[in-house]
Amino acid sequence: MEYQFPKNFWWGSAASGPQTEGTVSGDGKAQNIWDFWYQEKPEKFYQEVGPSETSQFYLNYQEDIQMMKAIGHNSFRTSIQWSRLIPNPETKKINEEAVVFYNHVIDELLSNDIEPFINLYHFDMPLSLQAKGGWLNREVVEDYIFYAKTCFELFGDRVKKWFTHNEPIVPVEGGYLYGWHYPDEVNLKHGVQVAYHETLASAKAIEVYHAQHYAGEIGIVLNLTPTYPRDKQNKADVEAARLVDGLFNRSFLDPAVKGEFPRDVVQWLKEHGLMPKVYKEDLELIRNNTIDLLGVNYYQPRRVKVKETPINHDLRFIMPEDFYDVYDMPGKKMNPYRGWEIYEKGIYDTLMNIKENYGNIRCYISENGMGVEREEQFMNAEGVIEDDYRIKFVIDHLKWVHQALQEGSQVQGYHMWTCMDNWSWLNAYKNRYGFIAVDLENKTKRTIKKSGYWFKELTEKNGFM
Ligand code: BGP
Repeated sequence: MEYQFPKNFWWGSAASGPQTEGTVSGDGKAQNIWDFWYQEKPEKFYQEVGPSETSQFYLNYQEDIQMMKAIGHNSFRTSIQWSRLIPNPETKKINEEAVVFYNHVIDELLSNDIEPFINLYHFDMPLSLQAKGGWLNREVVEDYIFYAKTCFELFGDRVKKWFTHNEPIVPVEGGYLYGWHYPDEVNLKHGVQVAYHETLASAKAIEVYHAQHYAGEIGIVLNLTPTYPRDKQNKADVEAARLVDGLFNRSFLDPAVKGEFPRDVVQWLKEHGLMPKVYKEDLELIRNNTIDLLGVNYYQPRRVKVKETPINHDLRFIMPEDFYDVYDMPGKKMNPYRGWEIYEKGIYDTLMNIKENYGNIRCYISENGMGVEREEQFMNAEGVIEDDYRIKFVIDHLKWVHQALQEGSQVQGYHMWTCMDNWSWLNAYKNRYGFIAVDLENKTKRTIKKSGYWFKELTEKNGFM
């Protein structure tokens, strides 16, 4: 086998509670920011399809887990919805229906030899906590710690892999810069405070987890975007790329792995009056509570050049893009549906960066995938979607993961986004990512795509030719 992977490599997929579970009358779930936003502004959502229109994992989890097993999963990541488990953060009362549900999911996964990887925060701030500012309010860090502690106590006997956040930069970009998440503000200073509180919350959750000596490990899932300057010989381009890497990657990666914020980013925040409110004891806590395992979501790189046009808007609403320009590299390969660049070597560059600059911490690819619109167009006469483009996408990335392994990376697994086509934030069902198609009319009907059958073969052989 030309591309053989190590024994015990984690093969599976990732999803999240808010994108898959759905709500059922009487389930006790309270509203989160997505339920609320859809109620307020349905026109913001693709074809006005909201967060209750998911693939109904809440009702179908048994069948779905059977299908995961059928296509070769030995691991699966999802998240526990905060607003389901603790519908009223004021009284801290636990929703017993949610406990039953998550217990069933975990037990069902384990009895099918699928390792549960459980994430805590996947963009789903409970509405009552958003009402007091969400991540902007330091008190919410304590609310989060109660939620994290509750999860560890309830499920920590069986769940051995925990993650504190999925892509903590996204609520900052989405909620405080670009309008893809509620509260839809443009305020980088608020965004920086939110980022700081997310990092603090993560370190505190790690502290709580380690203090109880659970027989497992805890980490964070970051979307890392390798950042390339237009011209490596041009100092100004290189400088712009360094800043972008600092803002979007290192500001979370450094505290998570090294226990400290990158100095150049802190300096830049100071120069621009963007420093968050920081307590000295927090820095000590962040230093002492770093991750055991890193989840790496990789979709696309960032290509950057020095800012060529002057800033021409009110500086109170400063944006990262005021300090660099996107470099539109001629001839780059694109996923035309999602509008994201496809650059397979970026996954290798990211893993080698972790090896060389982050102590070669153990990591796994926690998301990678290709969103395609209207996949029915690729359906054959037997009703199977022939998604050869997805198979090629995965193979091309796995070749680079394999290369990183050859060169000493401690990457321990690969999770596709996602198993079943699922609902996605403002895009709803526009982009389909799954190994398994979900009938959008009848949400309980699933059909394995060609890539699902291929994945089974890959996992059986633990590699490919
Ligand atoms: C990641 C998120 C996922 C998922 C995925 C695909 O950033 O962790 O929640 O949504 O991207 O993105 P999209 O559905 O927007 O195409």
